[in-house]
Amino acid sequence: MNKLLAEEMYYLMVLGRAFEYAAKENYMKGNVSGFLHLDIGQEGFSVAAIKAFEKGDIFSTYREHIMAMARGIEPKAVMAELFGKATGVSGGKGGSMHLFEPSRFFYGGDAIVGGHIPNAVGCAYARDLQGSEDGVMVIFGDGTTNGGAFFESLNIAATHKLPLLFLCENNEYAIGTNIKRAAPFREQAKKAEPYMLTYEVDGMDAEAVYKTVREAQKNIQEGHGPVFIEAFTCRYEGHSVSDSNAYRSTQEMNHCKAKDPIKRFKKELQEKWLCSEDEIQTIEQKAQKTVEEAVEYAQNSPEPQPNVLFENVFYEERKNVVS
Ligand SMILES: Cc1ncc(C[n+]2csc(CCOP(=O)(O)OP(=O)(O)O)c2C)c(N)n1
Ligand SMILES: [Mg+2]
Repeated sequence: MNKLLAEEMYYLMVLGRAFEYAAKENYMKGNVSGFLHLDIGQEGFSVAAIKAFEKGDIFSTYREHIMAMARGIEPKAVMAELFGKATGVSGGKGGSMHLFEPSRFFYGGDAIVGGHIPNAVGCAYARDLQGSEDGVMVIFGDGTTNGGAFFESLNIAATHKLPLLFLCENNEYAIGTNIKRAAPFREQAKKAEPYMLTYEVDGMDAEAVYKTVREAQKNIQEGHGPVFIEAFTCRYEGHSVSDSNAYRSTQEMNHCKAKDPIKRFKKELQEKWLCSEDEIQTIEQKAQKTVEEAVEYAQNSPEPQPNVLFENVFYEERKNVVS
């Protein structure tokens, strides 16, 4: 990491948080509909993971607004997608959970918990056959590791030594269910240990996440097969904006917020990279302005035209069907 990258990461984290609050506000106003899963509290993890995985394909969960922006997708195209507008990154047809941009090698967002993991396995298999060295990264939550698709994917990836990084964001909750009620242990990396090299990292420490993902990608690029990283994080909001978060005590939330990734990284900027208060303020103001412009852009963008309804969907036209 260098000062320039550290500043960029701080910008993306601050941008991410402001973006998420703006998305929530616009959800409440009725400008955004459908599901909306916020990543507040996990910005350090999301930004660091994406920036560290420099090249290669990325498949992520539905909590992916910040990841998409860290991959270089314009904030206004992400906000317009949330608003369901034609100028959105998925043409307004994907919404919050399906931010898809092949030119950035970023394939969602997936509403099906664990549904994207086999897709990432397939992509890693294809990349391996093509002789590509960049690797594939798939990001998912702790709850996702209780599903069958996850275990099958570990097995295939390890058997074929695929260039695949499994990145688990463990916030200890699957909607309102605490991990203690859904898994026999807190560390989900234990599930991957028999298959591949595993790491555990503090997901509230962006620099640590960055270093771990870089090291893992290097390992993959050297042809050693898949790697599993588990990052322990805290989400501050409910599972989605329709979840009041009532199942978590004030004490638990305070404990969570004491580890705030943005405050922590800001301190690093000041102490390690010697950024001045002025430099930091400029970054923060730029992020705020970008979010305001993104909302304005989304608001003023047109709705998708009805004729795009059957574009980008799989369907087969059946003729002469007797029913
Ligand atoms: C196959 C499937 N089962 C159930 C759901 C409902 N569901 C949506 S999110 C979620 C919890 C996932 O938790 P986790 O993997 O820990 O991710 P987090 O939201 O904490 O980031 C569930 C069960 C779904 N979308 N898809
Ligand atoms: Mg979770």
